[in-house]
Amino acid sequence: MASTPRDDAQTTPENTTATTALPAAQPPQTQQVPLVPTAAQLTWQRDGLGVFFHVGVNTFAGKEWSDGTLAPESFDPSELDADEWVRTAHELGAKYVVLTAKHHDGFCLWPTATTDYSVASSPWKDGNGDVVREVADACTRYGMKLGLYASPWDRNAPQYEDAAVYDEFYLAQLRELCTNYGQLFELWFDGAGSAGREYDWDAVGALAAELQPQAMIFNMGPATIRWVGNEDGLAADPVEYVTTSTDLNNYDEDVVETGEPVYLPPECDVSLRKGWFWQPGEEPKSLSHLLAVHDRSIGLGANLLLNIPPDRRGRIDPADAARVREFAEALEQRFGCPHPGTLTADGSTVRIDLGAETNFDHVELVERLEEGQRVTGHRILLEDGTVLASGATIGVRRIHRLEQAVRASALVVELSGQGAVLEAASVHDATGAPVPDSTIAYRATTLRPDS
Ligand code: FUL
Repeated sequence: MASTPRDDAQTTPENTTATTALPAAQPPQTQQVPLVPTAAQLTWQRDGLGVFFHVGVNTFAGKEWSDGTLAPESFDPSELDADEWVRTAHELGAKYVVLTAKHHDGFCLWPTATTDYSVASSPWKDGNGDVVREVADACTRYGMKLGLYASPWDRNAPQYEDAAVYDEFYLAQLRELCTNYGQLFELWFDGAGSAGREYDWDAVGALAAELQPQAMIFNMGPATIRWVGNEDGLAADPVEYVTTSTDLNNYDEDVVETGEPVYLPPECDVSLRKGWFWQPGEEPKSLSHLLAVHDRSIGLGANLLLNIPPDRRGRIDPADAARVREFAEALEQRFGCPHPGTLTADGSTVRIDLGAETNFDHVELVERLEEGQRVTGHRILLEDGTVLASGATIGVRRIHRLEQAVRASALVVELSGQGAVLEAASVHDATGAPVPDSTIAYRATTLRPDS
């Protein structure tokens, strides 16, 4: 399944600077020169943490996927509180949320004009409710950015079998979502169920460019960000931002080929619980597991999108809320008091002056990305040459948890990679804080929920 990179991903003014500033005698930019991010991509990468909300008719049926035949009347949350959802994300330190406006079953959480299969046909608020509106309004209150998941695969729409007719229907849905809910930060296009299906991505890209030019496009069509390739929330070093292909979904081997190298930073999605939708009897993941996911996503320079699914009341399950609070507290204990260093570069070696003898057990590095991702390897040493940590990429942030705490007034970072520049470095003292589970045996299922 081919995908065309979004035109503005490589041609915005900040991108063209690198090419147009070159002397005329230089050959045109080739793929040897790292591709550079747009300002919007960099903002999204720096924001780092998002929260996913999966809610819909599945919530009330105990299903992960449904086939479009569940009655719209089954959507009946007794005390839906979008303010609580967004507040939970805010208290975790998330900068954006993504709501399943339409999952594969086709049920729309907003009163769309395109189909009756929506909240308008449900008893919730006598059919006068709009979940997307409530989440958007809560986002405004908390300064949270809003993303919307709109599944291309639609198991309710009768026109799905007729590609041209369905494309028009889907575009009309996207137009509603892109018009009526303010600025969107992310449009989430899930590849599940769509292997082998071609949608009119050119038209989707044109619509997004017209109505929501800042929004990141997840993984399909005119993508500007990509899926990390698993639903465990785990990236692996190296985390490369330039790629030529991305995995399409969790359930088969399909990939999206971009044709040319594209700057597509990854997002790691994972559910707090086993499933994406709230199911009775499921438990939130342990704190040590969540901390490990944090370190293997955010800590490796990827984004993390943590799913916190509202329950049948339309509230955050108390067990989930408690675990998220613990997670927030543990992150605060680990990273809440960063001690920044002053950087002096000598070629590819950077001295980090901490100003005074300092105890620390984590080192955080930030690479300069405006000219593209350049670091391919790095080592962190004490001034006596003792190696504290090493790795491949740094990217937007790289967090090393040291094997043991050290006390020092300076560090040295050695970089490899042509043109690599370290932009910032800090250390953290997490003494006494909960520790991540470095083993993480859990893996999300790759079996289709309807298999
Ligand atoms: C998958 C979907 O099939 C799941 O239901 C969920 O929405 C997850 C985020 O993406 O591909």
